[in-house]
Amino acid sequence: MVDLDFLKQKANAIRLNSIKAVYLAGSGHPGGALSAIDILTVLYFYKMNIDPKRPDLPERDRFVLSKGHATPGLYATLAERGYFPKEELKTFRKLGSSLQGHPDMQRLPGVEMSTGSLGQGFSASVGMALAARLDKRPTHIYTMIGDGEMQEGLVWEAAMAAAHYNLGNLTVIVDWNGLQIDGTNDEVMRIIPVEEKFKSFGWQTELIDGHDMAAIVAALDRAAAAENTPCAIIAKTVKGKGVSYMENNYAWHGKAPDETLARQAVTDLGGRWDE
Ligand SMILES: Cc1ncc(C[n+]2csc(CCOP(=O)(O)OP(=O)(O)O)c2C)c(N)n1
Ligand SMILES: [Mg+2]
Repeated sequence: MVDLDFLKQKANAIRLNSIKAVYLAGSGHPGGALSAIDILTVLYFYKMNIDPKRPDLPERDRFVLSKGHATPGLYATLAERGYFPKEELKTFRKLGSSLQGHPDMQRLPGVEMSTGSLGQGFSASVGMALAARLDKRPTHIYTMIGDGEMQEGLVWEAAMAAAHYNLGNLTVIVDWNGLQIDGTNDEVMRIIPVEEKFKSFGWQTELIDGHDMAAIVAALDRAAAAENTPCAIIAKTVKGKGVSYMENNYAWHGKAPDETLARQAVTDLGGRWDE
């Protein structure tokens, strides 16, 4: 029995720590972190076969944050899961910190791929899934891409290769928040129809509400059960989810709130400023 309340509490704690980290850094990407956090929570607290104390176990599952700018969400999730002390979140984006603006697999245990150049994490995930098969490891690779990221040609080369090689051990989650760096997908470069595109490339697909924990759990379970077909979970999300003034506002793609707004965010999330 999945404890959905536990997952919701974790997601909320992760949202609070993400916002605090961005505020303290004075920079970062809160919008696309907040849209992704419910999915990250289900992956790290329910779905993935991982052990934070043994981050290099060969048979572990892997998560690749292809939309690498969403580090506030990834780092707060890794800290919550016990990969490193939460105190370290205060060093986010500081010189010399392991918690750089984009994830660095050389510096931080738990980061499976260095990402940030959109499209590349997904392609690397295809290679990781092929490698797991060659090695006969039970590893499942999960990768998250942004909807704006879908405009990268590399995404479709990866999608084609994954289907060609029947990569049942690969799941991509599209964080479909409708917004990218400076506008809507429709304004910048239309990506619809999203689900049909993946289907036509030979993928198993499903469309879910990316903030409905039960739906995320069910979709990930079905994706992991697929044997010879890669799965795309198209998750409808809200950029800035949980923070009133950030929701559905692309202005919060890549900037930090000042103290007044950071306090407002903490209040919106039902947290305490001094915790
Ligand atoms: C190859 C590449 N081009 C441009 C950028 C700059 N950039 C960073 S985030 C972003 C927008 C991404 O939008 P989306 O994938 O929708 O992310 P989300 O809404 O989830 O934050 C852009 C253009 C980049 N990181 N890599
Ligand atoms: Mg987006």
